[in-house]
Amino acid sequence: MSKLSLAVDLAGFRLRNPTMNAAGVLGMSPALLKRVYDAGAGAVVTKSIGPVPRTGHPNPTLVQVSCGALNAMGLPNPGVDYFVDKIVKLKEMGVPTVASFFGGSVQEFAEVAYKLTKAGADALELNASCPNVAEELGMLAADAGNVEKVTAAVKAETNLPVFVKLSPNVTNIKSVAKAAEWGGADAITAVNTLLGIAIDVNFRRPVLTNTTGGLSGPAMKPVALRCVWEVSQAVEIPVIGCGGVTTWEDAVEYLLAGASAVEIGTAVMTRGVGVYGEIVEGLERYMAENGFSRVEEVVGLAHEAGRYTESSLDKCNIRV
Ligand code: RRO
Repeated sequence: MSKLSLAVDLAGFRLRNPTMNAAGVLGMSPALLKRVYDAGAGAVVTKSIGPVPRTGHPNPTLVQVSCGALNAMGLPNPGVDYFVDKIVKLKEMGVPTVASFFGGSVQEFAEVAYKLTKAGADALELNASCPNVAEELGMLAADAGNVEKVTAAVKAETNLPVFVKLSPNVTNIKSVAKAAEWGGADAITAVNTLLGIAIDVNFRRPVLTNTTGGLSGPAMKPVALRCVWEVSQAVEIPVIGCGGVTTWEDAVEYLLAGASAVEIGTAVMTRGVGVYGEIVEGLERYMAENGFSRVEEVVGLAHEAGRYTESSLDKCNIRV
């Protein structure tokens, strides 16, 4: 058997293993993102960067809920011109860097992508799915036509791999994923956060100033996993799974559902940056114990399992 390797190739972007942080977690400080890489992640993803500085929503912007967190940061970021230096810094430190970004129009998306490419990012993650902004910025999420248009405009400005991050808050994620692929996306990140609300019983009002927020963490994992399952059936390009990955078993579930890599976010809040190394180690052990030598061999395997038959139910000791 050939030597076990965790390396994956996402449209030409080669990672030493299939883990990254989810955009937004730990923000955009090069020092913090370097810690994620040093802790074992295959690459890092920045907080979404826009064309101009934005302060985001006033506090409270984050609340812990059962098995997860609800955030409505509102796209706070210092603007792409300020951020160029941070990308340079990350690259000087030898950190493979995916720059997450957004715009308020097709033109703005394209301009930001151009600047991030010039700055030296290794790949781009086009955020087509922020749940916490008004119409003009949130317009993309559900509209397949817009996703295709903006992806094509971005691809015209960059030679980097472009991952398009989709929203779970749609009725048909497959059609939005297909649209991104038609627009030239090199991979799909599935998915951003799930829209929700938390209410304070004493103040009798929503906890977040924005009222609604994006749910992340284990609470949303089954939904995100279903999205990965559906998207991987709909497109030919790689899928990056994102949503509630906390343990190595979660990461393996995502691979089996069709993801070629996973992003880990909220787990950092509960388990610290050590979570990256723990997940990578667990994944390596799983592969060794099950005779896999490459991550690709695991990707999508659950689709091939077929439905339960009476004899497979017997083997699993399941009674119906
Ligand atoms: O900043 C945010 O409020 C935010 C973003 Br850009 C995003 O993509 N997803 C999310 O849950 N929050």
